[in-house]
Amino acid sequence: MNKNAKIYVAGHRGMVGSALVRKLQAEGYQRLILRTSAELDLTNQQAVADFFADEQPDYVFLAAAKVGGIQTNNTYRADFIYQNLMIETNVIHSAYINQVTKLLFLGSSCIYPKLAPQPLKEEYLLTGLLEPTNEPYAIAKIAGIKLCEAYRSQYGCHFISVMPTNLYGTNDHYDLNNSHVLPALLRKFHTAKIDNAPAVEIWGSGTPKREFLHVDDLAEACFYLMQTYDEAELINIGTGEDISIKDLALLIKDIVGYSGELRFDATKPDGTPRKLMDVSKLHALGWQHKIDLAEGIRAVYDDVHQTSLFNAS
Ligand code: GFB
Repeated sequence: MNKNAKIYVAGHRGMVGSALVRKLQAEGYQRLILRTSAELDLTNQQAVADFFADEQPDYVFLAAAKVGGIQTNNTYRADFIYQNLMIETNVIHSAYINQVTKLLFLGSSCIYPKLAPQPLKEEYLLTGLLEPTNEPYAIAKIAGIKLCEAYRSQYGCHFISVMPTNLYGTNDHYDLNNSHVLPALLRKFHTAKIDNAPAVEIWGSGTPKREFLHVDDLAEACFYLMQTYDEAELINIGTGEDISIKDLALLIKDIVGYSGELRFDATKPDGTPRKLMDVSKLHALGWQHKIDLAEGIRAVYDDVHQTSLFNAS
């Protein structure tokens, strides 16, 4: 990517988009095109078409999406499938019409079958049934992968798809109903410590395993792949290591310095038992993550625990 390239980061206020902007700015890119959702509604086909026609970006990072944790995915099922399909279709089609040099689409590890063999290889896509709690979101993300593949196959577009594992880091969401497990537990343990509460509630059984990647590592990987990878097949981005929810809770408990108990709430869903990425393809391409999980969580906790994020309802 030439330093003068015009780069559109869709979703620049989100956790992933903002990490991409920090990375691109640190690398010296100054012609970033950024729009808030109030300025550009990506679900509006005409608005997106007009925006691309006016701006003519050279590169697109498609990080705009409706996202959230297990409960919000399961509750707002229509919003998750509708908004994500609309955003992907509008942006990818406009990127084709306006001859964007290259587009990188961000998916999710939940596109793989619920009971696929572990670790998850890229070729396991569409080989089995999906996890029901996030099926609408996963279907939309699979459609995004297939859009990139189809525009590459029919029109020769250089559109690539990357599948990040569960992410955490700067600009995460801490709303307890809608957030992912890692930020939710940071907030719950911190609040329990301040309130001297006897126990912290952990959703589900604690046995599911998840893999966590710091969003700054993800931004590094996306930047690397935008310049080095140009194939139809999706590519996993993760650490290749996972941890049970119970062990994650114990790690966060230790980092926060809370001394009470863990209480598991079996009325809440577990979701997929395990979704560990096979990252051998990414490693073979020459990229590995750098931020260790405990170190990453400590940095996030230091950044946020005295901010209003932990007071938001
Ligand atoms: O992070 P999380 O919401 O997403 O939940 P998923 C991971 C696991 O942590 C589940 C448990 O087994 C939860 O039951 N958990 C324990 C908690 N305590 C909590 C808590 O306080 N809050 C939350 N949120 N979970 C989402 C998908 O799945 O992950 C999306 O729904 C997307 O589609 C995203 O792929 C990365 O990993 O289960």
